[in-house]
Amino acid sequence: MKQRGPPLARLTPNQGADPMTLLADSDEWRALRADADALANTTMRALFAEDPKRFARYSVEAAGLFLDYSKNKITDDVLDHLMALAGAAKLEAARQAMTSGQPINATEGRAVLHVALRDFAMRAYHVGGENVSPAVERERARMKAFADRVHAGVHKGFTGKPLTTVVNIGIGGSDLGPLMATEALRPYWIEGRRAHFVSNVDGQHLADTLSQVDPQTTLFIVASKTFTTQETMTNAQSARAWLLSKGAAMGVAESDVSRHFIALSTNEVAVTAFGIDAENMFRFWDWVGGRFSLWSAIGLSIALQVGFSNFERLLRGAHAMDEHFRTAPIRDNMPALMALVGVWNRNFMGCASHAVLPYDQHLHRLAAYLQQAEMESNGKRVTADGAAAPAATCPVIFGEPGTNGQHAFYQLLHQGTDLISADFIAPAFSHADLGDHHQKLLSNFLAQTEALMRGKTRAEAKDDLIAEGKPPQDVERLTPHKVFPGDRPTNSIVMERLTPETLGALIALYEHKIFCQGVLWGVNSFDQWGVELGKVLAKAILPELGAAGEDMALAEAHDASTNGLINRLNAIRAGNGKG
Ligand code: G6Q
Repeated sequence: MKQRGPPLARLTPNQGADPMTLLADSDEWRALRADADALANTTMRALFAEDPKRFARYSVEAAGLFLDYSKNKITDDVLDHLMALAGAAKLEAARQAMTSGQPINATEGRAVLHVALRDFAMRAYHVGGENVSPAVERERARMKAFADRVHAGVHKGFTGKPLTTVVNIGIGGSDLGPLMATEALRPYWIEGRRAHFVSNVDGQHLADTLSQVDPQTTLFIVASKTFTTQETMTNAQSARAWLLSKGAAMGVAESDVSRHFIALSTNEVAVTAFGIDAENMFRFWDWVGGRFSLWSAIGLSIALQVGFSNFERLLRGAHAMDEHFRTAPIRDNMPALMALVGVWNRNFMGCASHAVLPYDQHLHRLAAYLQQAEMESNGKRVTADGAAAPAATCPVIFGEPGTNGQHAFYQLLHQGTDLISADFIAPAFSHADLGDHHQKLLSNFLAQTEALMRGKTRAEAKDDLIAEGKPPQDVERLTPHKVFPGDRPTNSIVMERLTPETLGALIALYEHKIFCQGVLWGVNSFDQWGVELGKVLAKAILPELGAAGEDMALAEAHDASTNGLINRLNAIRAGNGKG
């Protein structure tokens, strides 16, 4: 039952990479639309039944990861047409443009070179004619030297004790990556060390964290590319004040701040103005996007918690995926295939949401990390040249570790009215050697994608109810509730074990997938103008909010809802302490 879209021979290759034409009016796009129509009445079950080699044909291995994408509703024709789409979008040229340091982040005039941060081959990467690799290596060596001094207890706190605790203060890209990776590498934690991550400007986040740490042994890492971010600067100032007040009785001096505070930033002027010694500033560059920065100095909290050699293993794992991405033909290229299958699901199967479902507890922040990586990168409604995007772009990303998600939202994945695609991720071995936990975990991992693909027909549901001995009227009544439509598209990613290397490869896989999808959708994946408006309005509203107990003039400058809410909150806060 081979499904045929228009034969490729009839396709005229799209001359330019203009996404307007490519996505709306190209032969490649039309061919895929025809494929989707032709497959409308075919089930994945049938596709598996007719092709015993489907798994072997639709799977790929790279950098310690194995991707099975056979449980998507694809055929050879679909893949051929996706390859034609990649060709028309000039994906290979775009890949080359990124790694050659061209300013592909055009709205900010920046190169995008996170791959240079993990290239131990010391290949030259040029930005504005300058090879950045020596500076990358220099900064990495400084990070290593600092981590070694902290681990050896040479870099001490103000009472002479070693600094065994880290509080990373950062938000967005300066938080989510290091937090996710530190959690993922829990089996590699250095005994006796602890890392905390404070991001929210909600004072409860900092207060809750500070209540668990000792000023004598805590190193604060202020992680901010710009060193102007409101949340981070507010938290850093409050942490500094806490160190000085909490440490007062123990003899802390203003000059001790420099032992306890270091900065990860691109902004030396602001760092030194804060009172952090330039010696204790670890640099990165404007060609490292925030959400792609865990490989840079921003990863120092990871290195301090797992040791520099494990941090380096993380980078090497990512580099292995980079090499695969850079050199493998698109047809065998794991990130490109994931991107193309993702476009197929988003634009032709109608999946507006995509779930990330790791069957590994240590990956419990992966979905949060990818929410930013994917949605901030490709959640765009205009193409790179400013025209309205002619096709849907990034789906909503969400997820939780399996099996927890199974007992929560999987109901909707199986039987909801929306079709949702998903990535299932699992290591063959767990770091916890506990009875048969891991076989049980894996059996769930496997069963879910099987169930999502196969579903259960009306006849099967009915037979099951009859076999259970239900009376005929109950069989009729219950059957519709027991039907699973199936045909829910999933990828399965497996690896031997979650190690620094496989984690690095996994993150790089998603980074390159995101890049490819940006190229296919024609958006700039590397800016994030959508976060600006709210920031500006918050600045305007701040002076309109009173302190607790303060009476404020009525707000009038906004819409009725915003005015009303400001006034209501001010009224409640003014009543505070006044009974
Ligand atoms: C990431 C974004 C954003 C950024 C934060 C923190 O790609 O640009 O999440 O990382 O706003 O910015 P700073 O590191 O400058 O504080």
